[in-house]
Amino acid sequence: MFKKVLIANRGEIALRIIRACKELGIKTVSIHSTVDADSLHVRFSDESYCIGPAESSKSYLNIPAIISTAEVSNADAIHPGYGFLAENPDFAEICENCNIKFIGPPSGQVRAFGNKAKAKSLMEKFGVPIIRGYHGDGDPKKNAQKLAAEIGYPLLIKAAAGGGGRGMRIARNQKEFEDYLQVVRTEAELAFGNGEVYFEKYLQNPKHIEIQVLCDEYGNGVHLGERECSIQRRHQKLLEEAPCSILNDSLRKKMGAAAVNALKSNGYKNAGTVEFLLDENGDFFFIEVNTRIQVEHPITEQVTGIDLIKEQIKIAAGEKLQFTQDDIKIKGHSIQCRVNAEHPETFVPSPGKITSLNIPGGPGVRVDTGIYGGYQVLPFYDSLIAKLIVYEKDRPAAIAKLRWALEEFHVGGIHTSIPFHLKVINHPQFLSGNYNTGFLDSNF
Ligand code: MV4
Repeated sequence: MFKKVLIANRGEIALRIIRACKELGIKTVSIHSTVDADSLHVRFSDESYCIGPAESSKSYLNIPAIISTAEVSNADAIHPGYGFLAENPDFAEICENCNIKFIGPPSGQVRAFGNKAKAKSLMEKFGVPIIRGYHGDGDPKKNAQKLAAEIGYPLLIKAAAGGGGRGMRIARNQKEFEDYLQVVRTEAELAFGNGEVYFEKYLQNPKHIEIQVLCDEYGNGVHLGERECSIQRRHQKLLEEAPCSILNDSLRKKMGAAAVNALKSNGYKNAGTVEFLLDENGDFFFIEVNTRIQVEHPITEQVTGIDLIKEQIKIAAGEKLQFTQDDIKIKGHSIQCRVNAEHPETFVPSPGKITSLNIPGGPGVRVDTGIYGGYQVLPFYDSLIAKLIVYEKDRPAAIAKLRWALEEFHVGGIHTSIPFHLKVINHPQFLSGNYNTGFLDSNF
């Protein structure tokens, strides 16, 4: 087992990883920017190093500074968390070359699944259902007319180096298709330095379902059920739940098996999430693989009783999975609300000093956060300040608990997304469980 782990992140996920390390008897090294000196992840780590100014590019994305800190502090491994460098294949490769264990998949896997078009080809090879379209490495334009006629509009044009909704355009006819193909290519070249694009049939208002997978370094792999993440605004997930209330056991098994087999067959290691879209006919289609721990991992922890961060660290340290697929039981229902420092109607960021704070608690209430009374929410980073996770025996009870927990959750001095979440969970369509990715656009 590692003696010391460097956490290359900040906020709630940095604290989450520090806690997991403590329970595994591992010393922790944190990094922080000048403006994060008073953060909880600094306070609760065993050592902390200031690695640069507020701008992420000069601090949390500063690879030389992070690697130097790992060397100076004698860290055996680095946990990247999510965001920042978590899915940067060059960072993972540099860790490997510096003999610092990257707590995540091998850099080759990060690179392979980072290209969303190649990821589709890989999944197709492993028999995972994919959405019809063109994802070769030739010029989509040449193949478009024939394919578009067969598939039919609307088509969705995506950037291969994008993901998470970045660099996408819907084409509703041939003229739009030809124009947008160039637009997406140009935007992708500017945004990602890679103008490769692919396209596929646009599924109208599907459910967004993702499967959590864990693979150890000996070829064993399991899935830990699904998470529904359809409540999104501009591809920013806001509320997630596990399990998905309309998924039956046979569909769960099929999606889970497809996800595990594909990642295992590709030599994947550590935690990974396979994202699918589920249409009204109950057909599911692969979208992308996320090669990191996700913001919404706690709801899977609640319904399986498995600590995913500890599993990541144990796998990276060379331990075998201690459970088989048959040991994994999904019990109860869990919902997570992302508490963002933003206006609940306009979603405009609302940084500032937290003048008062009341955090809910009690049975089945978990709050993962890095804030405290008097904490200064900064404008330099993501607006996520806390995750409220509830767990109950079934969905109605989980919603009831979530309602009073949200009502108790008070953050004075800034606006938050709490009032927005109360509106969502009181909406009949949400309460029915029969909602999809179009829910926000058609109701708020
Ligand atoms: C799609 C889609 C419909 N049809 N692909 C984009 C980012 C990734 N995380 C999921 N994404 C989607 N890909 C096809 N062929 C719908 C989504 C999607 C979505 C799209 C627009 C607005 C919100 C969305 C939320 C989840 C998924």
